[in-house]
Amino acid sequence: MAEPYNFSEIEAKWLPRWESAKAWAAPKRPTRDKRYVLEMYPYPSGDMHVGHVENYTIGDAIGRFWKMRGHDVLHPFGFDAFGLPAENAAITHGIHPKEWTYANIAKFVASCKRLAFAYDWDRCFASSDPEQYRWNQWIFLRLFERGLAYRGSAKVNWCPKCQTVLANEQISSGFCWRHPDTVPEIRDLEQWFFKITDYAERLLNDMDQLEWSDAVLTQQRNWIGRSEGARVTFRVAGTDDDIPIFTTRPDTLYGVTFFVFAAEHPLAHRLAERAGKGAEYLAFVDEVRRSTEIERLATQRERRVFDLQAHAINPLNGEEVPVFASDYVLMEYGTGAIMAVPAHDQRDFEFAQQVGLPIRPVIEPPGEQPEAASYDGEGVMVDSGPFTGMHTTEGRPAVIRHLEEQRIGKAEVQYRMRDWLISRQRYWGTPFPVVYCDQDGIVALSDDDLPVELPEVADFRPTGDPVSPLANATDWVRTKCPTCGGEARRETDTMDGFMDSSWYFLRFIDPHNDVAIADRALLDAWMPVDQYTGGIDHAVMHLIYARFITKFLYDLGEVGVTEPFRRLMNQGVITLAGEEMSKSSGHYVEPREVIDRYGVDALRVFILFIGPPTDAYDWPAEGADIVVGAHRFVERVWRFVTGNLDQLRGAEEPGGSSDLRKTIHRSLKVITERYDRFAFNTALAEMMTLQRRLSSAKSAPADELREGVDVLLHVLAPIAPYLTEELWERLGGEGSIHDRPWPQADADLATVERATLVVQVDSKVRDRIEVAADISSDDAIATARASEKLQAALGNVEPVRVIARPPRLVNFVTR
Ligand code: ANZ
Ligand code: ZN
Repeated sequence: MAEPYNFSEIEAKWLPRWESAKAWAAPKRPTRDKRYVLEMYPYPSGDMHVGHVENYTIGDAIGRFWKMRGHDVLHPFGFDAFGLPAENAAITHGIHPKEWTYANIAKFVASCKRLAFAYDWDRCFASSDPEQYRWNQWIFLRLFERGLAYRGSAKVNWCPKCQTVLANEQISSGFCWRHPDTVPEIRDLEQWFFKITDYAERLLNDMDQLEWSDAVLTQQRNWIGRSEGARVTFRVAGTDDDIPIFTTRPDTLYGVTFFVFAAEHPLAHRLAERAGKGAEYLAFVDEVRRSTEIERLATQRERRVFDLQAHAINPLNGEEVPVFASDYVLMEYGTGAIMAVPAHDQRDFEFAQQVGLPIRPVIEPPGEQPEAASYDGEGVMVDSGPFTGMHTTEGRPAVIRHLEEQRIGKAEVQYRMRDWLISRQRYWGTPFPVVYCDQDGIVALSDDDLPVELPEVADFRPTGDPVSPLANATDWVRTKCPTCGGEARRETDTMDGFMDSSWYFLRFIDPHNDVAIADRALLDAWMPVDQYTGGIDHAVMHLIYARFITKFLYDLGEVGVTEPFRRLMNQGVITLAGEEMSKSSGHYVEPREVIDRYGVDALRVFILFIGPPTDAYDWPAEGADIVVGAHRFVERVWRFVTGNLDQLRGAEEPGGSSDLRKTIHRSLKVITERYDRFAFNTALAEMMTLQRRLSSAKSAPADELREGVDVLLHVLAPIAPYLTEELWERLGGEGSIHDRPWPQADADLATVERATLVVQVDSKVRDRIEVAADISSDDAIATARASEKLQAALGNVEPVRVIARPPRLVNFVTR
């Protein structure tokens, strides 16, 4: 008699056993072929929603599968506990960020455990633990010693709602990433930067080692934004002022008809003053500064123009062209000034039309050219002095050689990427290990002073000024200068939370080490991360910073790899009734709701069954009930095993090559291949087929049924850990099923015999298709329907009847 499936009892039984056995602990050092599996660690800004469950279930199934496949698996978990989201939420809820954060972490851990995520809990940490953020400070000191951490004045983006400076990456389409209705203000501030631009070339070149999606690699490439071209020096007529420009098209130098400065360029201001228009100019700059970078670079809009009443001399032909300032030239890119070639650059073209300036083509396009546009492709150079008649692809290097010979320019590579702005005017972050001394200026603390602990302050809310709330902790701020022993002040800004996530994956390897981020030998044994899973929204910020810090630590000799994440998977986003799930708006499905009703295993099966892990999924409005189908599958497995328990327990190793055994081994082979590709949805579909076959083969010998059940339980174990563990125990299996090796398909049994399927319409043969000899009726019909010859024969006629005799015949009857 099958027993009722009481999943809550089973969960309550195994959870504490696994916990006390530390069932998921990784060895300190791998002895077998290692696999490091990691999901991007979460902000503990509330309890888990099903989006998290998806991310972690994918990683969990991968880790468990690899373990059964004979690998030593490291699968750790932790919390990205510092940073804006946690602090903003804490402020809304009126409790201290620390209290709030750690309470959430406790809830989150409990949920993970209940969901049976096989993490090595001894390695769990939060980035806000002083023994963790100490290593942020340590890395900072190393960067500082090498001139790679520096203080610079910068125009920064200040979000009045976050009340802090944002990194360029934290602005999306001109708005704050956390406040999509707020345009950040531009302020001039002294800030800490990391010189990530020094690593631009390596960040670009090493991308060919990565098995990442093209979408992410393209975003990274665009973010780094490498451009090859030349630096060319123009002179302002009648002055000694030499102004370099950066151009990607030195082959268009003969087509320059005007010259444009970024509004903020200091020389532009001087020229305006020279023309007696200094005050007017300042008003112009003010107006420009209020627009965003996106607006400034857009085509098809009116540009703000200021005529500087000066001329610039083209060094190649000595021609004088008028000089303007405009908003479409950015101060932060290139040199903040451009030579304008309206015939071959669309923004210059629109500017020339707006202001009424000449347009002089110097490249002949190979085909017809539309009237109202510039031509920015390659072609034959015309009206270009000695370069006339050359193709641009050879003309470009020829012009550069000439510029270099004449010492009026040189080849140059520009990057769009800027240095990483690391300071934040917030409380809940890592303090900087530096002090300011009137005598000695910026003084770095020594490694012995670490960690510089975040002081407890009563009022941690932002001050509204670009000053961190840490400034209120006056006793903490006042300190001694390590150099002269005199009075000094601590830095009151804290570090960007992206610092924490740029090396945390190293720390999991040796999380309690107090002399290094991690022991070098252990790092060598476990790195790189073999499979990293997380949202596509981290395509640039986190993934660029982590690559940068890894390279820096490699240069220090701290790690032996230059790239941290070998393979990356971006899981699909789960929405709810068409909208993004969000905890703050209450629009989300809580896993607890689902698992209380249907059990953990049903939820895990469901999550992996809905589609390939990289596909988006819209959770329907009916909420938890959608899981009922997955629940039924799990329950059928339960009933089949408990209902035939006596028979199955007494079974022995089967022999022979019955149809059932062939089916079992073929299924196993197919399922294994699908697991290898992380195609959990189709692997599950095959498991469902196997389950049905077993259920309908009741009269088969017990030995064969037992073989099928064993296969089914093993391949289902990474996805439904409670069910399989309980049934394995009831079957009298040895030890935990999760410690067992993955079953091996018998090669002979798994070979699929082939047959020729004849496809007919009204008994006339239309096609012949090779199929598996054991093809099902449904599959045979589906295969036949996919035949182009059949479709041509059928036309628009719908058959009235289909006769299937798999594997030999499918006949579509139309009359
Ligand atoms: C003349 C020219 C002629 C250009 C032509 C292009 C086509 P990427 O590819 O993104 O690196 N540029 C340079 N500095 C700029 C700045 N600070 N603000 C706005 N635009 C700037 O772009 C390089 C090109 O963008 C440069 O090459 C320059 O225009 C413009 F037929 O110079 B070009
Ligand atoms: Zn001093």
